[in-house]
Amino acid sequence: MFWNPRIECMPKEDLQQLQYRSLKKLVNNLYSFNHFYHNKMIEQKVHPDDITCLGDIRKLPFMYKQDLRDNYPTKMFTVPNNDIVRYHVSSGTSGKPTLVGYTRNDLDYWSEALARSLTSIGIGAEDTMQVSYGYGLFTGGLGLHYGAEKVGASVLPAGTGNTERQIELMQDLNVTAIACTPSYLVHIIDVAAQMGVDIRKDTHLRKAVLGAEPWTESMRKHIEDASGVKAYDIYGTSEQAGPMFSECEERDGIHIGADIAYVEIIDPESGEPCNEGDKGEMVVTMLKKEAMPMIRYRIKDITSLNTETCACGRTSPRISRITGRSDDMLIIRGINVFPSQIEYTLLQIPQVGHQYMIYITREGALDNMILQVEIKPEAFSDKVDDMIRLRAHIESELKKYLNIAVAVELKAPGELPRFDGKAKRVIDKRVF
Ligand code: DLL
Repeated sequence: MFWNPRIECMPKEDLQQLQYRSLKKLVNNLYSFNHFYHNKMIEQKVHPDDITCLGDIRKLPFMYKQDLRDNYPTKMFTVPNNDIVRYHVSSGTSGKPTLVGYTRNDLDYWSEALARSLTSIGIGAEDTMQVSYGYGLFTGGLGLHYGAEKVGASVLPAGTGNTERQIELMQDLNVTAIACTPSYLVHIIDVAAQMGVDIRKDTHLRKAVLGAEPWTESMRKHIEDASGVKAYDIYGTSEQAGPMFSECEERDGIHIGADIAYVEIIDPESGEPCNEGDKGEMVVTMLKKEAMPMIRYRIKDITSLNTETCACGRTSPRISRITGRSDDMLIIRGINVFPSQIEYTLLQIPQVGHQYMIYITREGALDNMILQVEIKPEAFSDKVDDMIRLRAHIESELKKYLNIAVAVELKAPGELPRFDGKAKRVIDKRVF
């Protein structure tokens, strides 16, 4: 099923023409009317006339999150205040938050992107969708809300928290689809089990639209095995608008609407383009945005690009699951570690639950990594010897896959903190 078949299945050459025309218009406007971009292009010694084909985008300068912080709150906006109809603010990890403004057209494109995504997942007018992303400054709740309304679904704006009530409403309203973070869905499944509710048998929930944080194929399998719900990956960042692009029914990569965004994958060190299929840092140019355009924005997410036409018939390029960020990589005793690798390793161990916390400390010059791991109820035992053996097994698996020594602490089921929104699983206490 397609929401906008003309665009979604447009021949690739035509799509590239469309992208080129949008880019040219964008660059001309920004050079003429925006101080920030004008100065950046002058610094880079590039003029709009130098952009004569899509590949010339590489002549343009990169943009960084720091540019948004330096121009906080509204200096990056390219329209008068009267044209701004919405703001969202992203939870910056340090420094100033990132403020994003939207014109009416920006909001329309955002819901159009989501309508395409939801339709490609098979969610439509016959569905009742529970939106359990945070509403408010975060883009997840309102973004999915308007996208789901656009396809005609009945929307339950549940937000986060009050999980028992969410489960009751899910049953009362015959909810068929949910949008939330993968970690929150795992929590919902746990709480439902405690309430004696089997999601598979006692609800109509069939599809989940999960994103906003890194997750793995093992997590997908865990969710699907535990609940019978089919889980789809959805991606976006507040700088782009919010959640926008998702997998289709094929689940073979996240479709990026080519009329909306132009994606490059680069080597984060050299800034040079990667070969198709190779992992690198994603750089995005938003081709339609009005209030706060983004040219060659370094998102820092690590992924790869596939420009083959998908089995679903869509011609849009696809990115692979985000495996980490070029800036959240942990370096422990000189070894690069991605939290997603740790999660992947843990989920291979049958006795381990899906809740964990990573603590990094420094003693003298040495980094220490402590991993608190919740054990599944059926594997938890008060026989100390069994638990010592299990702990040693987990430590040796981590050593095998990550090549670092990790001190594991076993936790009883339910002991570690749960998260309504984005899980914060890494606490880095080192002073650099
Ligand atoms: O997280 C927007 C969103 C809301 C996406 C709901 C999907 C669903 P930010 O708060 O700006 O926006 O955070 C963006 O979150 O750069 C990634 O590092 C991470 N992220 C988002 N979606 C995924 C995903 C929203 N599907 C940052 N897989 C991004 C992995 C994701 N990481």
